[in-house]
Amino acid sequence: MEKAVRNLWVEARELMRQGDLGGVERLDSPPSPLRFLREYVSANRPFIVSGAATRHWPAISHSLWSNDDYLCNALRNCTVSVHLTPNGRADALAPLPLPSGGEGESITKDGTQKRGGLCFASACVRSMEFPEALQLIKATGRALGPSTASVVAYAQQQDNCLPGEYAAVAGDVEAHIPWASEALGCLPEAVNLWIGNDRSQTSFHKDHYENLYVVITGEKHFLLLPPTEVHRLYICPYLAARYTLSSALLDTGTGGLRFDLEVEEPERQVPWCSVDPYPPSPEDLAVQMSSFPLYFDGPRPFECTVKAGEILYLPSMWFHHVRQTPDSNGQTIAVNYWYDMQFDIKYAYLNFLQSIEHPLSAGDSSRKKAEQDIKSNYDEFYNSVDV
Ligand SMILES: O=C(O)CCC(=O)C(=O)O
Repeated sequence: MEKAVRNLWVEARELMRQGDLGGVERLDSPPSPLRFLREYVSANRPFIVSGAATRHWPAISHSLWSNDDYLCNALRNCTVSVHLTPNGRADALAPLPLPSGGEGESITKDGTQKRGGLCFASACVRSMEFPEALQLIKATGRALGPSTASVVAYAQQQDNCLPGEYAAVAGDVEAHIPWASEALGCLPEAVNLWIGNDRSQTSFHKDHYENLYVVITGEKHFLLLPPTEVHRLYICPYLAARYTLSSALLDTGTGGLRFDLEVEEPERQVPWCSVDPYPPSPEDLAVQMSSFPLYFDGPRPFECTVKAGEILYLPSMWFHHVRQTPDSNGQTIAVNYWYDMQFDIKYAYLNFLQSIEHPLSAGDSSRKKAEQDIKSNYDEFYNSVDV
C-alpha cells in the first residue's frame, strides 16, 4: 500500500510534466480559453501568468491600491470585516485551552478528541471602518509595527467581499477573468479581497474551487501539493474553537490585548491538515519533522512566489499554504476569483484516496504524542513573547 501510494505521487507529478523542477510553469500572456481548459483545468495543473494579464487594471496600472490616501478616501464610509488573531494564524491549529477548573483532560461529547491537545482555531472577526482597519493591518505587521504586537489583523472575509464590503473600489479590477469564465462556462462564485501583513499566514488546506489568484501589491508565497499527496498532510479531525478578545479597544493594536480561545458550542470537529511547514520555533520544527515524515522527507512541495500583477491558477483540490511579503507601504493586497469546480470522476477518485488510511499517517498514538509536544513548544514560545 505504501509503495502504491508513493508510485501515485511520482506518476501524477510526471503526468503534470512538472517533474523535479519544484516550480510552477510561467506564461508570458494569458492562455486562450481552450488552452486553459485543455492543458490546465482538465490536467489539474497550476501556472502563473505574468503581469501582462492585468496591466490594464486601474488598481495596478495607476497604482491605485498602493496608495493609502486613495483607498481610505474611496472606502471612507465603508465598514469591513477584519480577522484578528494573536499570531497571524487564523483557521490553523492551536493549543486547545484546558477547560476552566478542569483536570486537563476531558473527552468531547462524541468522545473523538481529548482536550489539552490541538484544536482548529478561527479568528475573532470585528467590523470596523476601512481607514481604521488598514491602519491596524499595517501597525500589526513586522514591517511597520513592533514584531511582538499582541494582535495581528488580516482582512480576509471570504464571502464575495469585493463586490460587497469593498464595492466602492471593485471597479478598479476586473469583475471576472474573461478567459477563465469562457473556459469554465460561468462567472466566479465569489471574488474576495485579501489585505494582510508579513505576520499573517494561511495554513495548508484545499478548496473546492478553481482559483484565479491575483496579487495587486506585495508578494504571496505559496507551497502547493497535488491532491494525490493528501496523506502527506496527516488530515484529522480537530475540535473547532474561536478566538475572542476581552477588550473592545484596538486603538494601538500593540498593547496588552488578551485573546481567549473558546471551544465552539455546539462542539464540532473540523478535518484539517496537521502539518505546519513553518513552525514558530526550532523545537517545534523538530517535533514536526519527526511526527510528519511523509511531508518532511517526501518530494518537495511546489513552491512559487506570485508578484504584483501576476495571476496564479490554483487548481481545485490542491493543498496550499500561503505567506506574504508586504510592499514598501507595509501591506499585501490580493484578489481571488473562485469558480465552481466540476464535481466529476476525478473528484470521486480523490475522495476515495483520502478515505484510505496510509499506514504511516494513520498512527493515532503518535499523533497524540506530537500534539502534546507541539502544544508544550507553542506554550513556551508564545509565553516568551507579548501575546
Ligand atoms: O492569501 C491567503 O492568505 C490565502 C488564499 C487562499 O487560501 C485561497 O485563495 O484559497
